[in-house]
Amino acid sequence: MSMMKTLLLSLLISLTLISCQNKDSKKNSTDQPENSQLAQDVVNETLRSWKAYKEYAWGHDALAPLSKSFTDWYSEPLYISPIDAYSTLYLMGLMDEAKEIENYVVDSLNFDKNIDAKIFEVNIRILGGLLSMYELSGNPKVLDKARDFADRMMPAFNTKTGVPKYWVNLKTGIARGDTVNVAEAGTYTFEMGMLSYYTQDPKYYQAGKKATLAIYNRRSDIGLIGDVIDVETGEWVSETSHICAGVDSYYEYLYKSYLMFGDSELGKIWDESIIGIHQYLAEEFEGKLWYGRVNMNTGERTSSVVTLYDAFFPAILALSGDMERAKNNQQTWNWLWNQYGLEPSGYDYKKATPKYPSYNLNPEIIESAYYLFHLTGDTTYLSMNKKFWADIKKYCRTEIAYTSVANVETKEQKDYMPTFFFAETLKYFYLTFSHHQNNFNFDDHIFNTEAHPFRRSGIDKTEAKMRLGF
Ligand code: DMJ
Repeated sequence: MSMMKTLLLSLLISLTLISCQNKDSKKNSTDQPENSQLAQDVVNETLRSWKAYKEYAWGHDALAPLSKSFTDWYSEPLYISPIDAYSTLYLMGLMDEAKEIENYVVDSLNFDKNIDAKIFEVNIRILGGLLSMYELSGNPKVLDKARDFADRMMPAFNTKTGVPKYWVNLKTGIARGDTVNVAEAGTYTFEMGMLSYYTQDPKYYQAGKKATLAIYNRRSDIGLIGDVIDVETGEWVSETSHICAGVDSYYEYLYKSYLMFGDSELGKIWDESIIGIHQYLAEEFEGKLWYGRVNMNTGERTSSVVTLYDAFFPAILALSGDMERAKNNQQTWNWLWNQYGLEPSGYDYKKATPKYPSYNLNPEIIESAYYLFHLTGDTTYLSMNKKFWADIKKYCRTEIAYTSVANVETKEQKDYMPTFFFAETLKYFYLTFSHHQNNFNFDDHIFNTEAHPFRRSGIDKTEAKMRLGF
């Protein structure tokens, strides 16, 4: 056979294999009726929780499900639950509920409020939620709201390093708070990039990227970063290096923004950073793969305390093609979950004891199981999410909705349903169980860190270069 024919034949075989694999990952479940039932169960429970929010907390930030009341983050509400809930309700086909939120946002929501908002949190939830609402609804008035909100955030970036301050006043633009962690410093390129793309104004992406580069440029000689920084002096306030809560989404956005917009500078930073993570942070302990804490300058281990937020890592590893580590690390989180039937917020893997015993309906382990189920087609990950859903129903379900748990050992409940339960946790469960039947194309989407979906095919990479200014 000629060289050309051999090449063509192997190409054909690879394409056939890839296409079979993709079909498999859509249809791979032998229990489709059971999965459809579970998907419907998630929809029903979402609707039940949403109705509870409407009845007891409408207009406010979050539902307090035990006292049947509400909680606001600040002295005035910012309507965070509905903005976070929109994309989940939309994907579930709950269009009347989604439309009601869209109408409220356009007709009644006003961000001219004299409150100091935490820039990191409102970026991923409010700006991310509004941008995704614009993408799904196509309503230009929603984009106006998103831009208005981002313009109110922008003064925070006006610092010596370009890393934003912790709070910004939405009315006056006065920003305060010089000490921020790395996630609060460098989780902006994705939302700001989307906004620059839609508005053709590069200033948003430029601000987000400058903050990210300010972190990267302060890496140590061994290529690690600390976890807390002074936004004016640029000095590290804490030199502990890790991927846990307080750092996590900095890494997530290096890779996701590179994938979405094609900014190769971010791609290179991800490639370089991941080497240091595997070299210094990864630790095999009693047959499990953990990512612990070290000193950024020496690489010496400082702690074996991890957080449940770190379970985002298998998802991003899998997305970047590192399946072996992704599967390995997900097994670790699955093991931890099954020690308690829920995950503790903080856990010391060498002392084998919870450091922070609460579980606040967080999504990360479910997100990673969903990614791995889609990307490998292996039903092990579907089974994981079935178990997580059963446990959450068992321990977190209340008369009207779902609530956080104060202690994973006693299962004592708290009176708070976080907004990301709507945005992320319920969405990842639904997408997993409806995988064989829904029209959602995972491969064409990237989720922001709050699980708001954005279409990859909506971005033209050449245009992105111009509109984002890289
Ligand atoms: C979410 O608000 C986001 O995913 C954030 O990046 C960190 N984790 C919380 C939920 O656990």
